[in-house]
Amino acid sequence: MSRDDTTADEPESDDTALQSRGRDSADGPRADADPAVVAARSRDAEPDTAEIRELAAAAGYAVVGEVTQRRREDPTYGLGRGAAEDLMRLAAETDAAAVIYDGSLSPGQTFSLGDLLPTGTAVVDRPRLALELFGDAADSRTADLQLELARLRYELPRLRETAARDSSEDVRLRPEGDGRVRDVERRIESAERALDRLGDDREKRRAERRDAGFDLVALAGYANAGKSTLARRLADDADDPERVDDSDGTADPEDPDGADDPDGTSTAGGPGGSLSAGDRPFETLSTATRRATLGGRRAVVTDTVGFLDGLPHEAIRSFRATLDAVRRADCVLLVVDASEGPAAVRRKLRTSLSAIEATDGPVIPVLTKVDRVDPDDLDAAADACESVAGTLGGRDVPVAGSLRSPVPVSARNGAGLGDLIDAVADALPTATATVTVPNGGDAQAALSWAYDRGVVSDVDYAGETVAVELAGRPDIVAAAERRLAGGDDGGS
Ligand SMILES: Nc1nc2c(ncn2[C@@H]2O[C@H](COP(=O)(O)OP(=O)(O)O)[C@@H](O)[C@H]2O)c(=O)[nH]1
Ligand SMILES: [Mg+2]
Repeated sequence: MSRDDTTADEPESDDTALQSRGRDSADGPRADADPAVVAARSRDAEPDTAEIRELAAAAGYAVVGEVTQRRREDPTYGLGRGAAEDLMRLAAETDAAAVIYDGSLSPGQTFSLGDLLPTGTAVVDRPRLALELFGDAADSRTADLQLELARLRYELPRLRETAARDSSEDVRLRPEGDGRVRDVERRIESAERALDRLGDDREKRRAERRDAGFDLVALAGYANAGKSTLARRLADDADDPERVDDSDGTADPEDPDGADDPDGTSTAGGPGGSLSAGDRPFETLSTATRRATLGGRRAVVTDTVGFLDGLPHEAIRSFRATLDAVRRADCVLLVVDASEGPAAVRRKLRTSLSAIEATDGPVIPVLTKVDRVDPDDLDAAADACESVAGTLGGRDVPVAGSLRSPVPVSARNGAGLGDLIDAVADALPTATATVTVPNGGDAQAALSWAYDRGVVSDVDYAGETVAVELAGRPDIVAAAERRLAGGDDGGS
C-alpha cells in the first residue's frame, strides 16, 4: 500500500505493530536470517555490544561475529584502519550480508567502509538499523509520513555524497545525482507540510479534550522500557480499552480493540528486561490514546514511540506525533526499566530527556518492572534517576527542571500503581473553588456540567442556593465559576 492510498475512511489501528524483518520468528533468528557482523568502537571503555546485537536480531539479522575497538573516532572508517581490515576479513569469512556499526557513520565513512568490505556486504549504521526495524507496516497516515520523513532525511546526505562522487568522475555538468537530490528535497518538504497539517489537527483535538475537562498524560521513554504495558494498566478498561481517538483522526470506531495489540502477538507475557527475541522495540509507531481515571481526574493517556540511543536529532524530530504529545502534555510519565541496573537507567533516561528537550508540564520518572528488582538495586536505580536530573539540569536541557521524584511500579503485577496515580494527580495543575448556584431549574444541569469536567467534593443545598466544591484543571474551575455563578447562559 502506498502512502497515498491511505484515506480517512480506512480502518486502521492506532497502536501500530510494525513489521520488522525478523518478526515472524518469535524465538531467535530465522533459518534464513542474514548473517551480520557487528562493529563497535568506544573511546573510554571496551564497547558493550549487547544492545546493538539485540537490535540486529530484532531486525532479522543473525549476528555471526563482532569487531570491537577501544580508541577515538576515526574519520575514515569510524574504526581504526586495523580494525576495519579485521572487519573486512571477518565479513568475507562469514559471507556477511551486512556490517552493523554501533553508532552513526557519516556518508563519507559509509562509502569508505563499503569500498573496503567485500561486494555484497552492506554497511548498516545504528540509525539505518533503526529505520529497518520500523519496517514498512506503519498503518496511520501520520506514522507513514513520519517514517518516510526519517528515511528521506537519512538518505539525503548520502545521496549528496553519491552525487558528489559521480560528478567528480563524470565531467557532465548535471550529474544524475542532482536530480535525485532535488527529488528527495522536494519529498522532504512535502512530507513536512503534510505533517504540519496533521499536527495542527492533533493540536485542535488536544484543545477539545482539555475543554471537555480531560487531563492529557503522555507516556514516554526508551524503546522497550515498558510504556505500552503501563498504558494498558492505567487505562480505565485494561482488557477492552476504549480508544478515545487516534493519532490522525483516521481510526475505525468499530474497532475498539485496534488500539491494543492489533495482531494478537502481545509481548506482555514475555520475560521483560532487555530485548528478548519476541520483543519488537518499535511496536508502537503511532501514538495510541486511551481513557483513564487518575485520582478522580479524567485523563487521556497517550502511548508513544520509544527513543533509542545513537539516532540523529533529525530522525528523532521526524517523530512529531510523539514529541508533540509529550511536549504538550499536562503531565509526562517518563518510563524507565529499573531492572537493567543504574548505568542503563542513567543512559536511557538521559537519552529520553535529551530527545524531549522541553515540556509544558511536570515529568514523573516511573521506574518500572520492579517485580524483577531487589530493594537495594531499586534504590540505586532511583539514585541514578536523581543524578541525571541534577547533571542535565545544569546542561541546558530545560525538561530536567520539570522532573519530579521517581515512582517505582510494576505494570506486570500492579505494585506501586496507586502511588503513581497519586503522584500524577498531585502533579497535575489543580484549582479548587466553591461556587454557588441558584437552586433553580438549571442547578442540576450546572451540577452535571461540573461532575463531567472536574472533581466535585461537596454539594451543599442551602435553601435558595447550592454550594458546589469543585477541584480540577484551573481553566475548568475558572469556567465553572463564570458559568455556574454568573449564570452567563441566561439561566435563573
Ligand atoms: N517483569 C516485567 N516486565 C514488564 C513490565 N512491563 C513491561 N514488561 C515487559 O517489557 C517488555 C517491553 O514492554 P512494552 O510495554 O512493550 O515496552 P515499550 O516498548 O516501552 O512499549 C515486554 O516484554 C513486557 O512484557 C513489568 O512491570 N515487569
Ligand atoms: Mg510500546
